This record gives sequence, C-alpha cells and structure tokens, in this order.
Amino acid sequence: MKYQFPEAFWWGSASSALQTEGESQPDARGETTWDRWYQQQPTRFHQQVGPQDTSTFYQHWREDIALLKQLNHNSFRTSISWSRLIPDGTGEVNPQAVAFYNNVIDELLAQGIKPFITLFHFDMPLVMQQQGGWESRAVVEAFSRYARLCFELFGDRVLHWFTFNEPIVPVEGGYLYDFHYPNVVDFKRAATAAYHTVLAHAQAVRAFRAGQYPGEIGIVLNLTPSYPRSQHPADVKAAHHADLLFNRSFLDPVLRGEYPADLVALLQSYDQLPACQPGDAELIADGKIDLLGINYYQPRRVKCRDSAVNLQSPFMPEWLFDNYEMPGRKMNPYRGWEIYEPGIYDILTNLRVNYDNPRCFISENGMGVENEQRFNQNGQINDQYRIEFVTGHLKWLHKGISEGSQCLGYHMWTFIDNWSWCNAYKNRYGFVQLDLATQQRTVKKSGEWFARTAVDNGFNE
Ligand code: BGP
Repeated sequence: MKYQFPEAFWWGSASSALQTEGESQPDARGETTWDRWYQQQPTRFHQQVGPQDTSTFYQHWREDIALLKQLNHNSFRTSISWSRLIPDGTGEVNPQAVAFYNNVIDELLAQGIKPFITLFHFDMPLVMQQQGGWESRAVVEAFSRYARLCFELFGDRVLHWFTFNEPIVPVEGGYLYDFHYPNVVDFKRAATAAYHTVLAHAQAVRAFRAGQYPGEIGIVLNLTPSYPRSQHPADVKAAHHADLLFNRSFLDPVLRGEYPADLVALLQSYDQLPACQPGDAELIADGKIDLLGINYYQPRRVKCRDSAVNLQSPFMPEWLFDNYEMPGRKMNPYRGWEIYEPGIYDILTNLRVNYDNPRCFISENGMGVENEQRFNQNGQINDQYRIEFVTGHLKWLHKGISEGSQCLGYHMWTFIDNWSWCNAYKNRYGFVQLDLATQQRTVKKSGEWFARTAVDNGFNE
C-alpha cells in the first residue's frame, strides 16, 4: 500500500538552542538555569556531561543546514536562546546573537527550508529565574518583550512561530518531580508557574497580532493521551484527571481561550488555584493560536488509586490517579518508554472532534536509544528499529489525515544526536550520529530512509 501525504506536507526535524549551540562563554550568552545547576550538581547529569558539550551549531550552522538539505528537509524547528539574545533577560541586545540567528534563518531559506522558531525551549536565563522564573508576573512581562524583539528582528522571514516547547515540562520538572531547576516540590507553586506560562504565551500572541507580522503563531505541546486501565468509573475518572492536569491545562487555553471548568473546580477543591488578576481571562482568550505543534512520544496509562492518600502530606497529582503498567504493552527496549503508534491517531481524532479540528503538525516524535554505538555496522548506525518506529507512527498519522484531520507535517526528534538535559547523551535520537569528541557527523540508515520518504512525500508498504 502507498502511504501518500498531502501536497506541501512539512517533512523535517526539531532541535533546540541550548541542546545544540554550544558557545556558552559569558561573552557569548548569559547564564541559564542549566549552566548554574550543572556547576552546582554535575552528578545530576548523565556521565557528568553539561550544556557546554554540544554539536556546536553556533560554529557548524552552515554545515548542518547543508546536512538538513541532504536529508530533504523542507522545514526545520529550532529555538532562539533568550539568554543569548538578551543576556540578562531584559537589557541590552547582543548584536552577535542577532547576526547568528540572521545567518541561520537566511541560510535555511536559501536552502529551501522553512524556519520554524520556538521562543522558549526550557532555557530560562538565570537572572530571570532569580527574579522568580515563571512564578513571577514580572518575568511574564520580560518574556513578552523578548518575544516582540524576535518578531521585530526576524519576523519578516520567519513565518512559523512557537511561544513555548512543552511548557508543562519545566513546570513538572522544576516544581513537582525534581528534574529541572529550581528543584522545588510544591503543587501550588507548580500551578502558579503553569498559569503564568499561559499568560506569557498569551501576551506574546497579543504582541504578534498587534504587530501584524506575516505568518502564524502557535505553541508546541507534549500530548499524552490518558488511557484508563478499565472502563470502571473509578479508572475512567482517574484518566480524566490525568488528562486535565497534563494535557488540558495548556491545550484548552491555547485552543479554546479558557481553562476547562472541571480543572478549575478540581484545583479549587484542593485549595491549589493560583492567584489571578483582573484582565487575565481576557488575556487568555486572546492567546488562541493559529497552529498547534504536537510532540508525541508515549501515552499515559492510568488507574484509580488502590490505597487512600495521606491527607496530611502535601497535595500531588498522584492523589488523583496512579500510573498503570499495562501488561503486554510494547516497550522501546532501548529507552524504557512505551511505544503505542495509535496514540498519534487518537490525539488527532480528539482535536478534530472536540477542538474544532485545528491546524496542527507533529512537531516531535522519536525513538531514544541507549548505547546506540552497538548498532554500528561498517561505520554507520543501522537503526532499522527507528525506521520501523517512524513508519508505524506515520501510518496512523496518515489514517488521521484521511479522516479529515488538518495535520500539515511530521518533524522527527531530532536531527543530530544532541545533549538532552539531565540525560545528556544517554538516549540518542538523531538521524545523524554525532561523535562528540571529534564532532564528526555520520548519517544513520534512518536519515537516508527519511530523505527518500520526504522526496517521495510518502512510502510504500
Ligand atoms: C522532549 C524534549 C526534547 C528532548 C526529548 C528527549 O520531550 O522536547 O528537548 O529532550 O524529549 O528526551 P530524553 O533525552 O529524556 O529521552
């Protein structure tokens, strides 16, 4: 069967500034929370590799864009580093950063590759974090100034903007589960940070609309469909709660312009609602997007709690549900995440049926592999597993499109193996293998496969 995709489908991949750029000396960019955390606690990072050890995109941008072209990308997402552009978050603009991002954008366009630009991909300038990070309304203001500056500088050429990448991840990581700075565990503070992120997003959208820049603006959300263990009402309710907290807390504001009433009621019942101010509801209503990026890696399996919660302990999401290890689920043996290809179709169907079928695309999907070097044959990584992973997901994506979903493209995570936060280089995801020591790049089998698929706009099976 031929899986043919719509005309002008976006084929490409995604990456981010901090994970690839390098050049993190004080005169090149301001410190981020990651630089500081790594200095303080290097052992929290896999093999103690920190954010300075990258594929050095800051130097190799021209060569890497040539590789993107070789892999027949017609689009590519990366982020601008706030701390490179404005080292202290609010003050002087760094002219070297402006020149660098101009070079990247111009070269992408010269090679026929649409630049998709994210404004915030986990890399909070340290100064902004010291002023409260997303818990602070002042930082919300600062973000919208930074966003406006990016639209002014690059908006004549960048036509696809994304305010945030996976905004819930810094909230979960930084305020609930201790895998991002500032390593706090406090639900109310998490809820406040999440709420202010939504406000920051909406202010940036307002600025974009007010400036009448060409192109469109969206956000990238990691959506994890929540499947209940059974149809027992208690399991179904648990899955609904997980969905409210981890998907709809961002999805509803950006697509419907408001929070789900049952999420508000739920948080209120546990006294966990963040403080709001007059005008917030109007601001959130103005934050509706033109384009949704969907990151999909794995679903969430949920069951009701088997034991009562200790009401003396601080509130946590796990009061409302338990994660469920479904027997027989298909696992990625090299990363430990479930592989469930129909999840991508379920996301599209949910958006089509319940959210008025928004314009969207898959902005990340990918397969992480530990010790991938073991699959090296004659100097090339033979990653047949990754080709199967991508085809499996593309088939379900194709089905969603054939039923009417407005899914406009598919971007893989990621282009070149990159530094991945606390996991550093533990799990490799790239189409291109990176030798960190020599900086040599070698296209993997999956990269060659992707190049053919992009040029054929589909594949046969
Ligand atoms: C996504 C992030 C990426 C990247 C990826 C891989 O959620 O957007 O920035 O980190 O996950 O994650 P890991 O290396 O933990 O497998």
